[in-house]
Amino acid sequence: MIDLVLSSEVRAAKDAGRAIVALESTIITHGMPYPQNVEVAAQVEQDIRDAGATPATIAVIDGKLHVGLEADQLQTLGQAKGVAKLSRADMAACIATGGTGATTVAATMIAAQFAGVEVFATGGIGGVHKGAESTFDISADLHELAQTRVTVVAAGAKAILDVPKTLEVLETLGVPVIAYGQDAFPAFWSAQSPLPAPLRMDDAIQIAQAHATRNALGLPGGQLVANPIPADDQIPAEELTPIIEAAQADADTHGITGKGVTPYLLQRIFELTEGRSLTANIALVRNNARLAAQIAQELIKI
Ligand code: PSU
Ligand code: MN
Repeated sequence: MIDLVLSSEVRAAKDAGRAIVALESTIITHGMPYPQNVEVAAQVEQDIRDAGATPATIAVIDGKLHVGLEADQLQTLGQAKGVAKLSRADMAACIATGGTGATTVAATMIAAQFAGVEVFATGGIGGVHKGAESTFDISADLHELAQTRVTVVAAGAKAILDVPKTLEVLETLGVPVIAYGQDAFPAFWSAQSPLPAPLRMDDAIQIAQAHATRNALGLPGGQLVANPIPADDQIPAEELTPIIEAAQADADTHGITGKGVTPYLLQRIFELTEGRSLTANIALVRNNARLAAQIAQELIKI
């Protein structure tokens, strides 16, 4: 009933029992402009190969669930206009109606678990938006982390979100939030933030063991690994704060709501930083891909 299509390299990795790392596609279609989106996606895949694992970029194309994209499919998706942004609520509908859509963190986790992939690398997760007390805008990514058994490596949560509230919701939902190699929860464009992370681990082995232990306990849900951006690639928080406020004000002025909010804010911040937000974004995604590849390989050994 579900047309699951594995790329040739994912198929080979599965057959050989090698480590696989899932990658999302919303970052390609809604998170970065063409042609950098395709270049970055290919680069991140290569980073995973160089680190000893196999990349599996996930998307729905013409009603088929793809786990791993061939190079030409990545090109087509990266240039396509009007691609749906799929989350838990609409991925099945897209598959059932033969549609095409890019997967968010939530939808990528669902697809990864379905295909037997346990580790996933991305840039930032969705979370609790500023003003959520009146808009109720809380990403489905948080609930997904509470119910789907995939370890997600991200660079923390963007300051477009209400980060303290995001951490509170993750705690309520019982999602382990693990800072990698430091005490503070990283703030996406900055390695440090004033907020302590609930958990800290200093190597991929511990993270893999914690993942396996949760499974052994029969706990549903995954883990959020918050991997700080490399120091050289940071953008100081004081520089970004006014830009984020301006982007948020523009979103409010234009009445942007629902699924449109995150892509709109990312695009505005890209424009207002004259592309610097993208440069940092690329560095941190690549850094997350390398850590995810290590975790996936440790998991295979367990
Ligand atoms: N945050 C980022 N970059 C992104 C996204 C979030 O820093 O590209 C994307 C991811 O695909 C994430 C989605 O799953 O946005 C969250 O969207 P929403 O807030 O509508 O749930
Ligand atoms: Mn939302």
